[in-house]
Amino acid sequence: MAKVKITETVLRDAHQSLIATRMTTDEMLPILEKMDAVGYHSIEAWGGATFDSCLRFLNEDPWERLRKIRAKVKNTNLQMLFRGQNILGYRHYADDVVEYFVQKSVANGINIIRIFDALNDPRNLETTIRATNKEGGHVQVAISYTTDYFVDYTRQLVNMGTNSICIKDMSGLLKPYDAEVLVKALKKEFPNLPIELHTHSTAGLASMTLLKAIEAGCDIVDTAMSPLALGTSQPATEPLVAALQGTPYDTGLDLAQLDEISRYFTPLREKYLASGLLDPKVLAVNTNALLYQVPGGMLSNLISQLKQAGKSDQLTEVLEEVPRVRADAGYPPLVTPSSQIVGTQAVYNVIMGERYKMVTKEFKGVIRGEYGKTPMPVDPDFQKKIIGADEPITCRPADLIPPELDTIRAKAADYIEQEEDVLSYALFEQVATKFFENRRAAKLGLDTENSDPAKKIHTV
Ligand SMILES: [Mn+2]
Repeated sequence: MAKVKITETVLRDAHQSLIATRMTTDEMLPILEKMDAVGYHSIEAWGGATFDSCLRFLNEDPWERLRKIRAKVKNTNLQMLFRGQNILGYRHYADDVVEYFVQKSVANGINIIRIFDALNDPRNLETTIRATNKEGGHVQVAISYTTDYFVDYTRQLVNMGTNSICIKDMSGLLKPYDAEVLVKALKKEFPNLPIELHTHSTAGLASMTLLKAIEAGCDIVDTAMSPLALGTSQPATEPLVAALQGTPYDTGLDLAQLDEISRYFTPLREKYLASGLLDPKVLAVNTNALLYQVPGGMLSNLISQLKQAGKSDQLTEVLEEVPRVRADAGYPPLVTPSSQIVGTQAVYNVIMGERYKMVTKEFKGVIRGEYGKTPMPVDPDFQKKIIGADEPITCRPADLIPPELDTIRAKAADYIEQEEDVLSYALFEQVATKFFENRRAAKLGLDTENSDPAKKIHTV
């Protein structure tokens, strides 16, 4: 039997989930050569929130981070997380921006692009899949976990050119025996398609879930080095490697080598704890998530919205309303942003005493098709009731966006020092502008805090 492969997440999801994506490039670099020697299937190191965080909080160029990592990780696959047509941002971008982003990601060192869409609308993945194949990258589509339609959706993705599938359980709600059923069903239908499982330890289930998935034939699992594992992060790498040693699932990874890496990250963990960046609360098991089967972030939003409305006693009604609203909306997975949209609508339905008496703009947007196609069709009468005279959108949302790369390039012209700057600007215009200004000021030895660019005044 083939060995189980490991994707190491310590450089991306682990710190995104525990310390708001604040690990710096300098904190990563000293250990990369040792990580490269371990024999991981891949190291997830880029994408997700890292791009935004580099520019916004760390005053770092995310492209330079990728190049520096690639320079030291010479053999292991580097992996990134990519939000389909949203790239790494928060809106739909034109196809030319998506294509160029993929091209530059691969050119700067990415091997595997894990692509997902919050609504699981395959049309929102089309351009990224095509571009990744064109650039010679490995396409992995991640399916936002829901039990409803996994096998059918996977079949569509295989036809679209995916090289592997990731079951993406971003809230850690996937239970061990459910994972077993799911992986077995996928393996039966698609015996040659590699299956990867990505989950979080939030609800305390994840290590058990990985084990049952592995026994069911899961090929690759995501884990994080122990100093930045567990809680809202992934299960720890070392105990899983130990658990599988000498079994048909042996990862082949060496615990002594992993220990050296672990010893590098331990003082960083202590530093994050001491500064308050790592809050011990996120390391605890969240039993609410088990009880209510809604993502932790969604539950805390529901509780705070009810509290603000002075209706805290109606939490049970709201939690019962959530699956009904989700069904009305065409069964979107409960991930950002649909989790917030469905949750808020459920709160209104309960506290107003009448369902859909008050409808949020975002809920209307989902029902109108602004985010894409929902996994199941929305009932036409219900749609009419919610959007009224507005025209439903049935095409791929990005078809309504004309090419925008040239306009963006012209707008950013003043700041461009490398081609990739166009893409940073395309994704986060304001944040990137501020970063570019700081970068320029640093080169000239200027103090941006005491300058007035409009008047071209700089104190030195
Ligand atoms: Mn995750």
